[in-house]
Amino acid sequence: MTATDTAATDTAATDPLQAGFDTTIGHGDRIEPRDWMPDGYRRTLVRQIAQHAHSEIIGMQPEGAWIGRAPSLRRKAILLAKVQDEAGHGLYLYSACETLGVSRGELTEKLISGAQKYSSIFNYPTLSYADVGTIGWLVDGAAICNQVPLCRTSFGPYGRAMIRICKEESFHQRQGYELLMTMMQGTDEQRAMVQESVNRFWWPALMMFGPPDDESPNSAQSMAWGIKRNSNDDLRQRFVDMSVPQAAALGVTFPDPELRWNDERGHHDFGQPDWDEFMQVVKGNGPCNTQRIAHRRKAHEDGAWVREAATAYAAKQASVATAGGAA
Ligand code: FAQ
Repeated sequence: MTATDTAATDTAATDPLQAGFDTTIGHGDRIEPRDWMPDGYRRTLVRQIAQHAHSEIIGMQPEGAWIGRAPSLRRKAILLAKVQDEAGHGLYLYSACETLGVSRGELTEKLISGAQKYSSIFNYPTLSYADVGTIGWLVDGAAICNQVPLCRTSFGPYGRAMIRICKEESFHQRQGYELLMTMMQGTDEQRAMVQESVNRFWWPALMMFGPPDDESPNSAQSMAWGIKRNSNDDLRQRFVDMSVPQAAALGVTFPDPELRWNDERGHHDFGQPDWDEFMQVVKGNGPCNTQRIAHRRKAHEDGAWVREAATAYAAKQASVATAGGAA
């Protein structure tokens, strides 16, 4: 037993609330909003769920930019529905976060002031319509790999939100793959567009899983608390193994000369993304960080009158109800 283990056991022995929490986590049961939880657990959940919610909301922008330029009515309807789904995911996640005692307003302020993060992937531009398909296939594909285990996360509202989100993400991934498959059956120019798009998104998709395990400061504690169920590197490996046969069926390649099947490991070996680039993007210096936040800030400011009207309406309804009750 390590010194830390002994300290944890001592705390648990003297603190029945901590002991109850540890037992729930130890049994793989769920913590609910009214249960006692350590401050660090609450802070970690707010950080991760907020980052996740912000990602869904900012993630509407790269694809949203193509709604007005979709090549057919069918593609436009599909894309519109997908982008609306992302808005819904953001709202489920903000609601889950609110059960931890922070308001959606506070979270939005933290996003637009840069105090909270969102996924690095959404700081890359969408340069062609093929990017809509590639985002569906690879970005939603990576999101599914990361998020299916989160359906079993230890905090109830987060896990329940993830179940519905994952069902919709699976549909998103298939629509992306179907779009790329259609383009691959088209002209040489369309096939080249798909390959060029895949070349740009492959490495940023691998970065979505976070830094390598030995450079991930939050993983050990988050896994001990059952918030994360798998390590960043394990999920990245799962994604590579899943994507390689899909790429072969599609007829595209990934831009990684080190990518090959390793019989001994029973997995694909692959190269490392450029982690310096990842850190730059996370720090706000990616190709589209400034544009994404400016767009979000403007949408928030433009929506101020809607929030004011809704608040005034709620106050009026409440006063009518009070007056009615008094009469
Ligand atoms: N981007 O110690 P770790 C989607 C930060 S949703 C930016 O490993 P952790 C749907 C991390 O916050 C995509 N920052 O951290 C969609 C931490 O900084 P902090 C979003 C990143 O939390 C599809 C620091 O690096 N999904 O795509 C990233 O244990 C298509 C050290 O990292 C989720 O949020 C990154 N990629 O593990 C929408 C899933 N990676 O906060 C539209 C839930 C790491 O200490 C279109 N989140 N960082 O200052 C998670 O599973 C985890 O939070 C990880 C990071 C795995 C992302």
